Amino acid sequence: MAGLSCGIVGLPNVGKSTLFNALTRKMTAAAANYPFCTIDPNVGIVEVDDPRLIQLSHLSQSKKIVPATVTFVDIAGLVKGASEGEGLGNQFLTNIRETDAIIQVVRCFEDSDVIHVAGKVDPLSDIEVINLELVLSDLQMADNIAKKIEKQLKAKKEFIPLFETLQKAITHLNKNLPLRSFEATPEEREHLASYPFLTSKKILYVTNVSEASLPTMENDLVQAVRAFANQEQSIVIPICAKLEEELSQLTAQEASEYLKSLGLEETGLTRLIRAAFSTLDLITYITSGEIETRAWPILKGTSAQVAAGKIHSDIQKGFIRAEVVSYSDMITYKGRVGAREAGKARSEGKDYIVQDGDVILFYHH
Ligand SMILES: Nc1nc2c(ncn2[C@@H]2O[C@H](COP(=O)(O)OP(=O)(O)OP(=O)(O)O)[C@@H](O)[C@H]2O)c(=O)[nH]1
Ligand SMILES: [Mg+2]
Repeated sequence: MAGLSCGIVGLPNVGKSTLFNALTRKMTAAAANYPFCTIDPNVGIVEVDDPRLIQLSHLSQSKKIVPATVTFVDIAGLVKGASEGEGLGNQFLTNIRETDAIIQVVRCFEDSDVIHVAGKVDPLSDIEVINLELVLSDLQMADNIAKKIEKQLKAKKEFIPLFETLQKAITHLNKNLPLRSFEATPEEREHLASYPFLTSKKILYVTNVSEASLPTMENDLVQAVRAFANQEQSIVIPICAKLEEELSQLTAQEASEYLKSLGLEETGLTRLIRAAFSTLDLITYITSGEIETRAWPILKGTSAQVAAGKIHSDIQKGFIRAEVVSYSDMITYKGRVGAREAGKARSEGKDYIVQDGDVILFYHH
């Protein structure tokens, strides 16, 4: 995994493509004031700003910096009944089945010029519509898989537990509940993990607010979404897509001054990426040498040996040890050599749990 990927969902005309363009700093996705503007999915890759990489690249005199990336996939808007073919249907959801997390854009701006497909701005009912369509799409997929497996059950008894798990998942989805809230045993969890269910993914709600709600980006609608999201332990990130769009057209220096003038410190992109990393329990370890300084996102709790496999399976297989220096020690002692002399370079074995900001040199056969 060079990075993580997020699929963007929501009702039509809520600002998904506007946000996508701003995040990817390209005006590649058509964004316009009419529902179903987007038909084909837009895919964009964003490099994650990490000031630590710049500092380390100076110390190591690296030729290049390779940051972590986030891939955003912007798809068509969903409407009520999409699973039965309303609007553009729900076929395009297959484009985001392989992503790590779902970003649901929820309209929290009043603007009588921008058409709302339901006729009024009502984020909670919008969320209900979208979440239901995601559930129904998973239900269709689970039904299809279960049918295929059922046919093989006579010949292959070992499929029985999997089949039973799918039946339980189907019962859960039939209650209009996402698989996130399905209390699975470890075995059941493993069964379900082999299929790309949308509702098992973590969800981030991006509340799209108007310029009038700056700088706090709070309003009654955002608070209503937050109350809802809290119940399911999801994160809410208020963003003004219009502002992000403007910021994306500026140089970094100009953008930072503009943000300050509005009383803001960070772009929505920075906040969104941080939230995605924390929701997905991701941390970053770093390799730094003359060739490159590079960020490697991994799951929190990953061992040194498994982390090495992110770079190359050979390093994982032939793992001998990892020499670990924390980022702050790298800075204090001006690099790995200085850290070694100060006794701050730790030799760690395969079971060492990698920490965020560890700067690692792997030794392998
Ligand atoms: N006032 C205001 N308008 C916005 C904001 N965000 C998006 N819009 C407008 O809303 C309209 C729809 O935006 P899009 O980004 O195309 O919406 P979408 O969700 O991608 O729509 P579909 O592709 O049709 O599903 C455009 O006219 C945008 O300019 C916002 O924060 N404030
Ligand atoms: Mg769009």
